Amino acid sequence: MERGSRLILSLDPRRGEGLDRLASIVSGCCEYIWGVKVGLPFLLSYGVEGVERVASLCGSRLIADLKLADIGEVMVRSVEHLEGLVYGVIAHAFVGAGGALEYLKGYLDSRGIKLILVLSMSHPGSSEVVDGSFEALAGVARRVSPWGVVVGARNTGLIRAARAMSRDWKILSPGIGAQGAPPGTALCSGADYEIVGRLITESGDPASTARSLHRHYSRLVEEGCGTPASS
Ligand code: BMP
Repeated sequence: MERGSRLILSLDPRRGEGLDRLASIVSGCCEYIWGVKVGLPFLLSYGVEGVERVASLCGSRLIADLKLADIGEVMVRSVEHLEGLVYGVIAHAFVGAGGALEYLKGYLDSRGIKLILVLSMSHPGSSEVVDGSFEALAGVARRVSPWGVVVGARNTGLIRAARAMSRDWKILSPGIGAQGAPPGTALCSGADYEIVGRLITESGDPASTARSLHRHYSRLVEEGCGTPASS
């Protein structure tokens, strides 16, 4: 994995898709990506063994996109399955701190796993409920002090707002490519990483697409987009 990269590769297989193809995509993209994100389609397809396999590829920084939204104890029991395998875990901010995210954060801190909170999503429906509560969700994040937050690339105003609220949060932004936002949109609005899935995995040549994106991001960073790279 490339420490200075701003690209997080998202793996969301269709039902029946083999793990070998995804593993070979990750191997081919190693030098262009900062990390890999896996979620429910991946876990339901390949289980924890699949996570182990991807985690073993080129020193993967793996983010488990569980979008946790439960009481603290149950969120912890979910993440326990992935202990020792993942760099970070994504949870929803809307469940709040008390009895939920504070408890999860305590557990994650004790295991050296990063917490990432969803503040805004990339699809149009995010404006129906979630985005109207942005200030409240950011308040939960301030209380819990996550390593990172998710803000969709569709709403660059909210990316800027999140960046203005904290220089400390890593901002991870999906919605690039298949969902319509041009690569670089989020980075140049203050995000640290762009999460990209189908644009890479469903391209004819995933490694070459990832390389082009990585080069594009490097150029944008040289021109002043994004925040300084860090771990
Ligand atoms: P793609 O680049 O193929 O659209 O994939 C985007 C990835 O980011 C998916 O894994 C999706 O679950 C995730 N995601 C998103 O698209 N929007 C959000 O607001 C939050 C996400 O985690």
